Amino acid sequence: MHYGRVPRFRPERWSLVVEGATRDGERHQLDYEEFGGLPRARVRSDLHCAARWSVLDNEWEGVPARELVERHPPADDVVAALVYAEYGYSATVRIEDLTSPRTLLATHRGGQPLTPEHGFPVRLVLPHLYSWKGPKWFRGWEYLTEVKRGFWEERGYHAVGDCWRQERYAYQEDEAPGRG
Ligand SMILES: Nc1nc2c(c(=O)[nH]1)N[C@H]1C(S)=C(S)[C@@H](COP(=O)(O)O)O[C@H]1N2
Ligand SMILES: [Mo]
Repeated sequence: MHYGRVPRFRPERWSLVVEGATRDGERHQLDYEEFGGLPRARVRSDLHCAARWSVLDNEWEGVPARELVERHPPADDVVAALVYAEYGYSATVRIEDLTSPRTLLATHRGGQPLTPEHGFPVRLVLPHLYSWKGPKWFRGWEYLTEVKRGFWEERGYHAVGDCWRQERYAYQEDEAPGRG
C-alpha cells in the first residue's frame, strides 16, 4: 500500500542523509556500503495501517535508527524529524519515537530482503506508530526545531500517530496536551 510508483534501486546513486538541525550543523550522507557496515538488530512487531488493517508478527531485521541518531545527533532544540523516502513521501516523527530501541531501518522481513513493493532496500519501521509514519524506500531525515508536517500529516493525519492511542487524525492533537 503506497502512493505512486515503486522506485528502481541504483546502489551507486543511493545514500542515506541526515540533515536539518544537526548538532554540528553539517549535512551527513552515507553510501550503501557504509550503511551495510552499521550494527544490526532484529525486532518482532505488527504493522498497523491507519485504514484499519494490520500485518501481524513481522520479523524485521536492519539497523536501529538510534545508531544513526548517535552518529549524527540533533541540535538541542530539535523536536522532531521529517523522515523521507524516494519521490518526496515523508512523515513527521518525534525524536523520542525515532530513538526508541525498537525503531529500525529495516532491510529484511522474515529473513528475506525486502521486496521492491515493500520498500527495498530500506524501510523505516516504528512498531508503536501507525505505518504511514514508516517510509518504504527510505532515504533519510531532516531534524526539525519546529514541527513540519509530512505527506499524510498535511492531509489531516496526526503529528504523533501512536497506534495504541489510536491517534489517526490531526483534530485529536488537541486532546492530549503536550503531545504532537
Ligand atoms: N514511500 C512510501 N512509504 C510508505 C507509504 C507510501 O505511500 N510511500 N505508505 C505507508 C502506509 S500508509 C502503509 S499502511 C505502509 C504499507 O506497507 P506495505 O505496503 O508493506 O504493506 O507503508 C507506508 N510507507
Ligand atoms: Mo496505511
